[in-house]
Amino acid sequence: MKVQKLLTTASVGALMMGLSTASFADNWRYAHEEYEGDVQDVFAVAFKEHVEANSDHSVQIYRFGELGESDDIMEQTQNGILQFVNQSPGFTGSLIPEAQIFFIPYLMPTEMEEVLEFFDESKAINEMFPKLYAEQGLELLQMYPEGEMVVTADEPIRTPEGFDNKKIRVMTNPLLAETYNAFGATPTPLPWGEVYGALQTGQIDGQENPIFWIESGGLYEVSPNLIFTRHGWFTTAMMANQDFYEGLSEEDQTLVQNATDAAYETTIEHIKGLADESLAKIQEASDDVTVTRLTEEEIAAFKERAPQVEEAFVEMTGESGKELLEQFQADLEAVTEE
Ligand code: 6CS
Repeated sequence: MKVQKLLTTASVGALMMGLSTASFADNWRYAHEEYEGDVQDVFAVAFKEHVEANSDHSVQIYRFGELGESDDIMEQTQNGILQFVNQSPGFTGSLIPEAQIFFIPYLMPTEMEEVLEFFDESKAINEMFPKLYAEQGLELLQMYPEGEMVVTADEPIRTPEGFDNKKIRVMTNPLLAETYNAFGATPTPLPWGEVYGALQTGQIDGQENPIFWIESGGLYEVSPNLIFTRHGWFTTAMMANQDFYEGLSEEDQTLVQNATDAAYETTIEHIKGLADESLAKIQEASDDVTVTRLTEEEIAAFKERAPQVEEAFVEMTGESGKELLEQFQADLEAVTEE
């Protein structure tokens, strides 16, 4: 497992000192939630390369743990200490409850081509979400999928009954907890930095994440039974502090938009085939790993529990969430019916 360097007083101090001496416009700070070479890092590096190749600005990337947990880097972005942040809706739920829509199970298609088309075409993604992020002082630049969610557990599970008494770690948003309640498990919200240790010590019995992350974070070492439930995709969002963004010249705003487009394209190419490659690496590294792919009939038993999560989403988000869900569903229909 990679070393997880947590926030230290020293690192915050260094950051604040940097603030007083460096100009924001010249050296932009960009934090994300993952490790070197992971999907969010591929995005960040491509963004940095575009900015630096096309302007005099530089971009300093901070990876997981360098400035704290996911909630810390969001706070630092809202406060203007960071200019850019990548935070997944798994952690944005308390700030923007509507972002939890990605955790309604079996809402998203399972085929990557359809998922990608949805992100490109969706009015909910490209028009409605930017307004919700703007209410929190954030300029949403890009939402993108990282990979299909896969459950890992201490034993292969094929039914909701199999989840009985299983403590499954969820990212810290209430709707994801609802999903695992509906699946029959006991959801346990934890920040990322605590997941490996909690699996190792038996504090939790499982978790969910895309395969690349199960490989990269070494989760298969302590949670070796992989279960393909096909219930959703890990989605993430890259954004800027809105005051910072609005204060940029038109030329720099165009630079940021172009860098975002370039980073998105690079990242989408990167995730194609990534799950298969990561699974092969996991199987190469460990003989203990099992792979369970649920049949359509087994999936149906989980799917029939999805409506209660959808209801919980509408209860949590009110009229705004209801409108978003309706648009989201219409956008999905447009993609899957073609
Ligand atoms: O499970 C998590 O908390 C983490 N999963 C991924 C794929 N990225 C970052 C996030 O913190």
